Amino acid sequence: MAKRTTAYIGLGANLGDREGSIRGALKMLAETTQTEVTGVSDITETAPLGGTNQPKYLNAVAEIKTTLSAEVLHRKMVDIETSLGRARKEKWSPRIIDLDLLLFGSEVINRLSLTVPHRQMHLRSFVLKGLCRLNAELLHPVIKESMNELASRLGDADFVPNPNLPQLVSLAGIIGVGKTTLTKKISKSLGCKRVLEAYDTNPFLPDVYAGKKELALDSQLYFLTSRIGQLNPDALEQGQIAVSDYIFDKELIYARRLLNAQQLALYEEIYPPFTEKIAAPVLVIYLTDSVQKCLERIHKRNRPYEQAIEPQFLEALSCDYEQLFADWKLCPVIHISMSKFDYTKDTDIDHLANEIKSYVASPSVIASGAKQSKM
Ligand code: A4P
Ligand code: MG
Repeated sequence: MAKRTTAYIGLGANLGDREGSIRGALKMLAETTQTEVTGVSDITETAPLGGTNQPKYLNAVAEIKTTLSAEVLHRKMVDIETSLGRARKEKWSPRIIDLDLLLFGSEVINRLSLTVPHRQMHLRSFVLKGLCRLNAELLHPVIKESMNELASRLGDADFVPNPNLPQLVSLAGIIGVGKTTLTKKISKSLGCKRVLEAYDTNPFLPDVYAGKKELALDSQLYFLTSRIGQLNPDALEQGQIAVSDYIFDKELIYARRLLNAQQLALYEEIYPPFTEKIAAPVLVIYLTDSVQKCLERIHKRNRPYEQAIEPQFLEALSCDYEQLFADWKLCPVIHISMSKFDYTKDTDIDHLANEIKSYVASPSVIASGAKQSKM
């Protein structure tokens, strides 16, 4: 007996009777030989991705069970598009109906005419939400994370990778959580550039930690100029991955915790123009751990000026980071709980390196001419 595979199909329409086309395509899928439609998500209206001068889309996801092969199923999907009046113009142009094969069991197919899983499904909230309605625990066969987890990384936004920008991956999290160690391991595994923050050379930092609050502004300005030197697009290569052990936004978090009111007012005036001069991350890896564990690491690495750090300060920073990422929409965020991640294990490092590759732009994941954007 032929193997029965559960597959998922994304449906989209932004011309004509959009709902009629989606319902028509679902009917034709149900009538397709050796194929049964076993579930359909809600139909939702979405902003056009990749070309803003277009009408809004209606999108949905269908679950099917089929004994057809992926290639034959895909040909049937193209036939359905054609019979509903889809004329193929340039890529990503408005369309009466579009059917994308998102997943075909756990098969991984890499052909010019068919790539499965769909190359950008994990970057589109409207696709992942539809999949979550049908099977939230389903694993992505390449990224090896559930649809639920993948959806939670996007903060309800949709993203299009752009190879014309530096592919900056920034690690974030409180002092002692393990950002620098992980940055070194990951950049080694990926064979890419690493960007490490200049805390060792900051001449003001030990005094600030020792309580000399009058030097806090000098220390912040030192970090600010150093980060701008490291993260300006000229210092990073377009299309190349670089992993940094900090996120630029930590500047404001620390400024607000360490500066007095007058210093902060001055700092907040100086700061904004600099934010335009730095490369935005295409992916954030947000590390969390208990304050207790972070303090243990701080004591173990034994930088003298850090030994007086109070747990309350780490708690406060932890709240600040939580707040920062609660409504973050600039890029996807992979959240790693360090109690479940072991960076001495190659398997954990390789898994994360593999995930990073799925989120950065590479020639195989680019829609030509698409602008990098959150939509
Ligand atoms: N192809 C490769 N893999 C697949 C697959 N898994 N499923 C090939 C379907 N087709 C696949 O497809 C272009 C080529 O991709 C075909 O030769 C096919 O063999 P297409 O349907 O002719 O053209 P397209 O749809 O413009 O390109 P593509 O790459 O399928 O783009 P997407 O991913 O479909 O994105 N905004 C919103 N809000 N909602 C949308 O649904 N869709 C797109 C198109 C852009 N913006 C959108 C939406
Ligand atoms: Mg398509």
